[in-house]
Amino acid sequence: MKILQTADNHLGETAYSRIDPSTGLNARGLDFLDSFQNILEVASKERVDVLLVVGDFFTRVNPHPRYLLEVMKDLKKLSKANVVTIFVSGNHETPKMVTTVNPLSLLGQMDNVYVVLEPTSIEIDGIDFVCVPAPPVFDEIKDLFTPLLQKALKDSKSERKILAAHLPLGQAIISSERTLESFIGECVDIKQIPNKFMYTALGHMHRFQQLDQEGMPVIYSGSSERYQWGEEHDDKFAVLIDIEDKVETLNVAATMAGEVRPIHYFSEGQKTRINMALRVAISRILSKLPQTEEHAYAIMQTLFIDEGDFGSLDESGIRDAVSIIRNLTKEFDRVILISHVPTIREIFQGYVLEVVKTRPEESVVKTFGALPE
Ligand SMILES: [Mn+2]
Repeated sequence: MKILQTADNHLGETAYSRIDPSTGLNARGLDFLDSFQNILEVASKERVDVLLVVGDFFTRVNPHPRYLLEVMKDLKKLSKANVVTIFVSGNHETPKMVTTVNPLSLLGQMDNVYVVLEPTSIEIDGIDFVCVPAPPVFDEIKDLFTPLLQKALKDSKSERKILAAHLPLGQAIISSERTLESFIGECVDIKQIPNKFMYTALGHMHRFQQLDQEGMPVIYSGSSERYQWGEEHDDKFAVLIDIEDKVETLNVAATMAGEVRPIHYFSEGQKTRINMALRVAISRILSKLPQTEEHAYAIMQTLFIDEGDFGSLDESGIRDAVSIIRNLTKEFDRVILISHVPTIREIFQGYVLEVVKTRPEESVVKTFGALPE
């Protein structure tokens, strides 16, 4: 999964009263829009799966509708290209009063766009995005962060998690938001973030920086446009993250009459069936691996099954196994079963090859009956 992380885009920000003659909008306001649109270009060029916006996308609760309109047009294109966009609310767009509408909620009406105004987790392709937006009382973030994170984690079931939060970290390099704005509270300590996430995406600090929390990367993308004079010499970035889609562990539970039981409670014949179920499941997963430009997994046309222990099955067990194998021919062009059991040979009459060892390191293949067309 490819993720493009950005934050603090501050759309709707205006300064210096210079008007762009063609649009009638504030010239600096258009700079902020341009910077965000540059990031969208990167998103489509890099074919990202998720655009993650970690707060202060809008600079105020009531941005000029022109910016909303432009952004909605852009997001529609992304949505059609199946890119998921996640907006986590920052302190600038989070209203202080319940009657005020967060401008992000308008964007949340679109397909493939998730807007997070309250702590929650969003699952995208098996990865949980655990999101902690800025609370209305942002100055108390140090004390509020841990309970808000707990709340967001309640909705998370996957082992694979990414944290996305809008907050000032005490360990971060000072940026304009901390020095020039009136953030009078205490900063969150990096130790308040557990290192159980694949990585942590943060917003609020305007300077790009990567910190380390017990081996877990903690990254501020920084703002997309220079927001105040303090950022005059800062370069601006968006962060491209590539998460490998490998599954590291596979938990398998064997059940009988709906109850999970330890494997040694099962008889030999039952173990054979469990074994078979596992092998069929794994072969199905392998045959369905995606073909991408970077990963050219072989197209699997032939499946070999070495039955190994079909001898412990009774005749009805063998017939069940055979019908499963026959079903696999829907997914594979050829299924070759290696067996020592005479019943199997009878069932597959006309489709049997016999391998006879003639000399050391030499065998001869004999066919019985007609081979399949
Ligand atoms: Mn902020």
